[in-house]
Amino acid sequence: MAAFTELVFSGVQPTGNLHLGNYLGAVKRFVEMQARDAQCLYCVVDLHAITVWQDPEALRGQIREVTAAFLASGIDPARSIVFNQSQVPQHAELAWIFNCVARLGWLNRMTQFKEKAGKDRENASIGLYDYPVLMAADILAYRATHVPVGEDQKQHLELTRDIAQKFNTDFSGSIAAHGHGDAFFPITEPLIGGPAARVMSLRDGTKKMSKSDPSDNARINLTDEADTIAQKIRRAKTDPEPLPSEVAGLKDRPEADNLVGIYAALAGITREEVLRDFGGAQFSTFKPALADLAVTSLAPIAGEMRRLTADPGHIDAVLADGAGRAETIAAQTLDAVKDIVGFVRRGPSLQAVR
Ligand code: AQP
Repeated sequence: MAAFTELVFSGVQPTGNLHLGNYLGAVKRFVEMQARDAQCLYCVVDLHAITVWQDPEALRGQIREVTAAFLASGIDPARSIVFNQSQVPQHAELAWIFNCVARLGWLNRMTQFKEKAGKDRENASIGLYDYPVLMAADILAYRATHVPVGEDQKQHLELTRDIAQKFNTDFSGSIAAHGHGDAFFPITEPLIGGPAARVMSLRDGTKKMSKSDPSDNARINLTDEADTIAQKIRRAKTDPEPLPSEVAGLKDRPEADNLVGIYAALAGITREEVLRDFGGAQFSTFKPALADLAVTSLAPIAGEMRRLTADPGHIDAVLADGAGRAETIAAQTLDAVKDIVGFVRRGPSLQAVR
């Protein structure tokens, strides 16, 4: 592997309905990260997906669809490592070791589990509860230094940092004895930001745009046709006031703030710049401009996704190649972790045979 100064890891769940929030908050930024001096790993996190029930046949299609979305958005599988999580066993293996490092109290504070489990907590899977520990393993199996994610993942990334810190402290003597200095895992930097760190529902500006929203009109799916995109934007909830000329004027106007943020992220400009052009305009002017921009930006991605998903063999080959390259890195981490923890393991020659 070439020597890069940064290692970037991020993942997307193959749980269907990939939407504009996933694209602007995550995938578009994955593409931008490729310009940095970084080895990037982008993972379709299928082990995370099954923390809630997935139909097996649909899941296979969804894994290929997220992969197609990565490629169609501009992730280059020769430059970046693109793979699905279940093909690299080290994720689950490291998650077990981290289960023995993380504390119950830390997981009890995770708000996403509370939201997703809802009132029927006793019936939620153990995997859903343990999700953040697996996410820490995903990131730290590659000792990733940077993780681009949407704002909803902030708390999980803090947990990843806590796990890395505790592992480094608990095993400090062994880490030094094995020649890794005073810390084995990096304290990963979350990359959260930009105008679309949290894209909100088109029907309710106080709720996150989400795959599981029962209303399809609440989100723009990456697979939506141009007409559907334009119609959803035309029907998006707004207030009766014109757009303000200053960002401060978007305070307490969640729907207006959301649409301006989406415009800014799609155009690659700031909210201030959007308001410089549209301050004082009515939504009857702004919405068609936003719809045009969204269609111009998203329609080519949807077209390319259709082309790619028509050839599952090609997608599976990309994933297999990526999994092989990812496993080479993750296996080195796991060998070192096993030595640090005190396990007896097979020697390097046997390890290579797998
Ligand atoms: N609304 C959003 N705005 C910005 N970023 C978002 N992300 C998700 N929703 C938004 C980011 O997309 C990446 C992949 O997300 P995921 O596959 O882990 O799914 P999720 O966060 O569970 O997505 P949803 O839509 O919110 O699903 P449900 O409805 O199941 O809860 C992550 O980087 C995430 O931050």
